[in-house]
Amino acid sequence: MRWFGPADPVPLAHLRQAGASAVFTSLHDIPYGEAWPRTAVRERRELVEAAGLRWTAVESIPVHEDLKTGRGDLAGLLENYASSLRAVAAEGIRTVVYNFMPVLDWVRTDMAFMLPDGSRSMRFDPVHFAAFDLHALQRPGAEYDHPPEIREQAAAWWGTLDEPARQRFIASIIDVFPGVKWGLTLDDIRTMLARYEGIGESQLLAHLERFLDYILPVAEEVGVKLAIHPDDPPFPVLGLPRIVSTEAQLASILDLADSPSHGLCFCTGSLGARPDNDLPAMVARFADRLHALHLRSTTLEADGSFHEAGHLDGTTDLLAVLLSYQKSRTSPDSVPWRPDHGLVIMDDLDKPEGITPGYSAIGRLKGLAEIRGMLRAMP
Ligand code: DNO
Repeated sequence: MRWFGPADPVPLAHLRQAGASAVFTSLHDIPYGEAWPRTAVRERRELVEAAGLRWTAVESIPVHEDLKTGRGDLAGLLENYASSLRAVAAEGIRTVVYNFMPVLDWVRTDMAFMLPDGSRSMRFDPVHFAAFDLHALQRPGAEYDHPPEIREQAAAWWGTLDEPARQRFIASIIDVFPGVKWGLTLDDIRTMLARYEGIGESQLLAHLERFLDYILPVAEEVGVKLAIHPDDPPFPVLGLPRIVSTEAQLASILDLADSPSHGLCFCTGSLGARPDNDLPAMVARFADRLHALHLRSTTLEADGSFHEAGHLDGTTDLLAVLLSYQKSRTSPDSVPWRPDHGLVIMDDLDKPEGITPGYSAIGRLKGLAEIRGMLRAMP
């Protein structure tokens, strides 16, 4: 299970009671780009172990924006990242998840989407996202990125929101970085977007390659496996380049380096939000290069919207993915996995402020139980 550290409203004891044996966690209090001191990693590891759990994967050591845009003190940032890898390896943690998504870590347009049974989920609606882009952010050139009928619906929907509703909507899009609240404003986002001026997909891929060229030898030396997380959602947003969304892109990324430390975090929820991603086929193709698994399902709707579904429901057939993975894998190494996200259900529905978006207690417990059941029953 993912754990956000001592400030997480779901304590380690509850994760253990839910059936977890290990956690994915990070030192969320350390600013992006700084080196992680080994003592801080050790203290966090001891906290996890004192609760009867293991810390098997770091999620994430975030990649500083300057490394993605290729501006600033790159040498210093690369050395800090390498030093963090050495610190986690010295404490026995062998898997590190990271992502290379420009500006935003993940995007939804509704954090409390009600399903027919009264559960709450998170949804992405292209009309609402266009309203954000065109009317809240007012990004120059945004009009070229949304078809006319979507622009029309976006304007109409934006007109129905009063000012407080607009502010709540904006905050839910721009301030959902894992484990931190930065209080970002639209102007901050505009500044961050401006840094990507002139950076297309090939440039971003070249920046990823530069990062890997420096980091992979260190990872190999200390025995850490890196796992790049896919884009969420897996298509371009806000005019930004996206390089980790499709099967072809995952293959190109793996082709950047032939290293045992270079692999993927196979997130079925993120990848599953694109109808042309055939997940059982992709998991088979990349089986031995998967260093971490995030397991969840998404329901795709006809108009391009999607929402997060129960782990056994939705458009993604998780059992088919797991069976295909099992059949295709040859590596004997164990791979850390976790149920990704969970719906808000039952008692959690009454604590709206106490839930980290996506990381409810009871909904994830249900997902974990379903996945453990599948694994136990698999041949
Ligand atoms: C969302 C998560 C992501 C993920 C990072 C990995 O719930 O899956 O925030 O942790 O993108 O770097």
